[in-house]
Amino acid sequence: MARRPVVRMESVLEDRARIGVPDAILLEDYLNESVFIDNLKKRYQQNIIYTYIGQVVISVNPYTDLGLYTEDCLEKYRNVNFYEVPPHVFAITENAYRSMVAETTDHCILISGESGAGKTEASKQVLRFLAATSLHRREMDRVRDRLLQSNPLLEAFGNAKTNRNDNSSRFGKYMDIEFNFKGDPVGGHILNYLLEKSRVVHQEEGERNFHIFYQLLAGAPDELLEKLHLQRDANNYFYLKQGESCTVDSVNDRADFEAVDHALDILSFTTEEQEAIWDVVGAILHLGNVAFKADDDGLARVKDETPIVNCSKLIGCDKDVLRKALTHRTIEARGDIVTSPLNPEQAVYARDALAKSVYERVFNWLVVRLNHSLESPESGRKTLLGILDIYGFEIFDKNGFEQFCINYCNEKLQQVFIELTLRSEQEEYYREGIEWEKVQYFDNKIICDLVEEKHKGIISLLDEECLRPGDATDLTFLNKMNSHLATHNHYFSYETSDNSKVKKTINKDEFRLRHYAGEVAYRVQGFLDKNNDLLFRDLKEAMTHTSNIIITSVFPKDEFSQKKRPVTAATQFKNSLAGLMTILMSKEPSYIRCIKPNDDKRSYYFDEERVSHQVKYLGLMENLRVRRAGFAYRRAYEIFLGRYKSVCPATWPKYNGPAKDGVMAIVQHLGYHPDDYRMGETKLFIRLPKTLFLTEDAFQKRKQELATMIQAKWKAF
Ligand code: AD9
Ligand code: MG
Repeated sequence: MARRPVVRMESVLEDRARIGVPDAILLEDYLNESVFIDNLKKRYQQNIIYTYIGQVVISVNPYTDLGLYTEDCLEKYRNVNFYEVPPHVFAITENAYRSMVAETTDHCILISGESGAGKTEASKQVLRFLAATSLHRREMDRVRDRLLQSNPLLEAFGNAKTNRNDNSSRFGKYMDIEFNFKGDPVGGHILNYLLEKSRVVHQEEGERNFHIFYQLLAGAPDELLEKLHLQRDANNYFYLKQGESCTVDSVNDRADFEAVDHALDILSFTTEEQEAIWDVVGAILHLGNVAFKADDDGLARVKDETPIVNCSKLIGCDKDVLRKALTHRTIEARGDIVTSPLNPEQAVYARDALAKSVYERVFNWLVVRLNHSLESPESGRKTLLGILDIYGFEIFDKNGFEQFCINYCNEKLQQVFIELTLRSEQEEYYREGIEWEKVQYFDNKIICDLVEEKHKGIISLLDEECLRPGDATDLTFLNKMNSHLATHNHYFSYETSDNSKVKKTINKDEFRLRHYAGEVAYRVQGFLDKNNDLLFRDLKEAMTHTSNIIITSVFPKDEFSQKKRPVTAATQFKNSLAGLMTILMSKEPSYIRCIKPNDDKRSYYFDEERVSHQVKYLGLMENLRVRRAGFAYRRAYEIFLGRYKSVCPATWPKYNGPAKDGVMAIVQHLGYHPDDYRMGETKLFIRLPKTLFLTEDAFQKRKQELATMIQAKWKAF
C-alpha cells in the first residue's frame, strides 16, 4: 500500500489563518477559551467539522451532508498514520483498529455529547469503517452486512423524534465488534441499556413514539396492513398521535420500513419471526385504542370491542382473557387469591403497563436475536473494538424519571473520561517520574455519588420509598430527599432552598440537580411507579397464554414461581451501568466528543454561546491544558526503538543494549531539542507532533535509501 504524504507542519501553519489548526494543542494561546472556540468556528465555516485535542476528536454537527463519508474518503483513511491525514472519525477508528491488531489489545470508542450532537451518526461511521476492514471474502461480506444492518433495525425500535433530535436514541447501546488474529471482523455483540419505554404510551407535544410504528403504517404493503387490521393514517392510533406530529420532514418512514424489512432478511430472521414482530407492533397499536368507560358501579367496561378483538387476534390470545386481565386485578394475600375489578382509570393504567412491558421485552428479544445473528462462527482468540453510543444529556421543559436516568448515565460516562484522560494522564507522568504541574479539573464523582451511593444516594432513597408499605408517594419520596440531601451542594428543591430568588424558579413537586452539564429540574411524578415497574399478575398471566412466538418466549411461565421481588428499574440501571464501566475501563479508550452548534437543527449556524457551554462541561479546556502542558505522544521504548532504529548508526543494523539507551541514541542523532521530549521510566514522551513528524520523515527517507540499496545489491548480483 502506497504511503500518503505526511501533513507537514509548515502547511498546517500556513493554513492556520484560514482554516484554523487541526489540533488544538497547536494553538498558541491555548488557555483562552475564545481562541479555542474561534478555531472550531473557523473550521466549521470551512465545512471542517473535526478538530483534535491530541487523540480526542471533537466533532461539530454540520446538520447537512458534507460528503465526508464517501468510499474514497474511507479509503483515504485506511493504513495511514493518525497525524498524516486531516482529523476525522475514520482516523481515530483506524488508529484504534491498528493498535488493536498490532498489540492484540481490546479497544473502545466512546462517543459523548448532548442530545442531537451527532453521536449516533458518528457511531454509524465508525462501524462502517470497521466493517469494511474485511478482505471482501464471502464470509466477511456476510459479517459486514450483518453488522451494518443491525443499525436500521435497532434504530427503528429504539429511536424516536424528540424535541431535541428527529432521530433521538432512546436506549443506550454498546457494541463490541470481534476481530480474528488477522484483523478481520468476524462477529459482534450488543449490550442495550434502559429503553425509554414510557414513550410507547405517551409522547410530549412535538414528539413521536418509536419510529417503527410509523414506518409500519407508512411502508407496509396493503396486504400486510390488512392482515394486521391497521389503517395507514397514524392519527387513528392513540399511542401515535399524542405529540401531534405523526410525520417528520427529515424522516422518510416508508423508505425506512423497507430498510428494516431488508435488515430482517439479512439478519436471517425467519418468516415466522418477522410475522410475529409485525403482529406485536400492530397489537400494541390496537391495545392503545382500547378505551374504557365506567358502568353504574364506576367499574371499567371496554368502550368498543374492535380494538381488543384485533389485539387479541394478533397476539393469539383469548379476547375474554385479555379483557378480563385489563379490567381486573388479582392479588395473592396470605395464601388467598382475591380478584377485584378496576375502575376506568386503573384499567387505562393496566393497559399502558402492558403495552410498555410488551414493547420493552420485545426490544430485548430483538437484541438477543440480533446477537445470535452476529455470533462469530470462529472459535480462536478474538480482539474487541467496542463502540458506545448512548442517549445524550437532556434538559426538557418537563424532566422525569427517564431524564434522571439518562443524565445519570452521562455523569458516569464523564467519570470514565475524567478517569481515563485527565486523572490517568497525570498519574502516568507521576509514575514515569516526569516533572509535572498538576492541572485542576472538576471531578463529577460527587454527583455520581449523590445519585448512586448506597443508603444515602437518590436511588437508594427512591428504592426505600418503593419498598415501604403504606402511604409512600412521589411526594413522600421528595420529602425524604429533602431531609437527607438538604445540605448537598448539587441538590436543591423548593423546601431546601432558602434563597427566595431560587425558590421562584423551582416548583414544589420538583427537585433540581446541578449536573456537570448544567442544572436540571426533575418532577417527581411517576418516579415511584416507574421505579417499581410492576406489571399486574393478571396481565402477565394472559401473556403466557398467547400463540405469538415472541411473546411466549419473553413472558416465560416460570416468572410466576419467582417469589422474590424484582430489582427496581433504577437499581437495575445502576447495576448495568456499573457493568458497563468495568467493560470500558478494561479497554484502551478513544474519544469522540460531539458538539451541537445550535438548538434549531440548522446547518451552517455556529452559536458561540451554545458551543461555549458544551466546551465547558465536556471539560475540553482542561483536556487541552493537560494535553498541552504534557506530551502529545508517548511510546514504550521497545516500540519506538523497533520502528525507528534504522535512522541511527548506533542502533542500526544491530543493537543489543537496553531499549532506553537505544532510544536516547536515536533522539540525540535526530537532534531533538531538550524541551521537546522527556525520557520516562519506560516510555519516551514527545511534546508536540512536529517532533514526531520529523522522526517519521527521517524514517521514511531512510526506508527509501535502504530499499534503493537493496535493489542495487540485487542488480549487482
Ligand atoms: V441523541 O442523544 O441520540 O438524542 P445524537 O445521537 O447525539 O443525539 P444524532 O447522531 O442522531 O445525535 O444526530 C442528530 C442529527 O444531526 C442527525 O439525524 C443528522 O441529521 C445530523 N448529523 C449528526 N451528525 C452529522 C454528520 N456528521 N453529518 C451530517 C449530521 N449530519
Ligand atoms: Mg443518538
